Amino acid sequence: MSFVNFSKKEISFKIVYYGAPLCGKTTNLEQVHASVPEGARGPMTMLSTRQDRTLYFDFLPLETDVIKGFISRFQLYTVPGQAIYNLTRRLVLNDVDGMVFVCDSQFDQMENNVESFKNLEENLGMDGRDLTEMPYVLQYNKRDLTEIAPTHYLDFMLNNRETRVETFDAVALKGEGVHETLNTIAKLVMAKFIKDHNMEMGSALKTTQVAGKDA
Ligand SMILES: Nc1nc2c(ncn2[C@@H]2O[C@H](COP(=O)(O)OP(=O)(O)OP(=O)(O)O)[C@@H](O)[C@H]2O)c(=O)[nH]1
Ligand SMILES: [Mg+2]
Repeated sequence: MSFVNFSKKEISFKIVYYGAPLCGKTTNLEQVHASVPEGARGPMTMLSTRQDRTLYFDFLPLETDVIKGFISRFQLYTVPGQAIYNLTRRLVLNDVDGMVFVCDSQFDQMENNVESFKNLEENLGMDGRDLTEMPYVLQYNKRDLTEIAPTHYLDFMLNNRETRVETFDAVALKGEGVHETLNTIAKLVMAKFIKDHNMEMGSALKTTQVAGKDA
């Protein structure tokens, strides 16, 4: 849940990158970390296994001033995709404000994508939450590979809830689509915050880019 510190005029938002094993969650954060100027971000924390698989989470703090008079902090997290770490995923999801569901576009990963999406819904449900009240976007990653599903098929498999969400094609490894994805989810969580708190929308929110532009 967003955390507001009125004396410091700060708001913190938590955004979680979720998805199947090896779909590219950590790669997204690495790309953001590499491209955002040092003053606007903290150090990236990675809790990984020796094989570079996320063991607990990856964490990257960002800072911006887009809600009038308030500093907005974005805490970006990834979850470990491997099935055995579900308890960890549940912990990381705690108090999440918005989600990026990263999809591995390869045909042979479709079952894993669908399973991970179901797992997300189940885990949110255990905390009495669900995707209808949660801003989220879908990122169709690894579009550089050859054996990939067309995006309309990915929409059919993953973007089939009553309200369709925004989707982004990406090649996270090259930084393509990474910023577009983050800027959109950041705007969605801020817009929800402003609506929930009956605040006036700062004009900056309409034009802001939390993480700059894609190359
Ligand atoms: N070809 C290609 N490979 C990618 C892309 N994005 C990520 N990868 C590769 O996919 C592998 C897994 O990426 P990670 O970012 O570690 O995946 P993850 O989702 O964090 O995996 P877990 O932490 O184990 O759940 C790495 O070898 C990346 O280099 C992409 O857009 N294209
Ligand atoms: Mg990872």
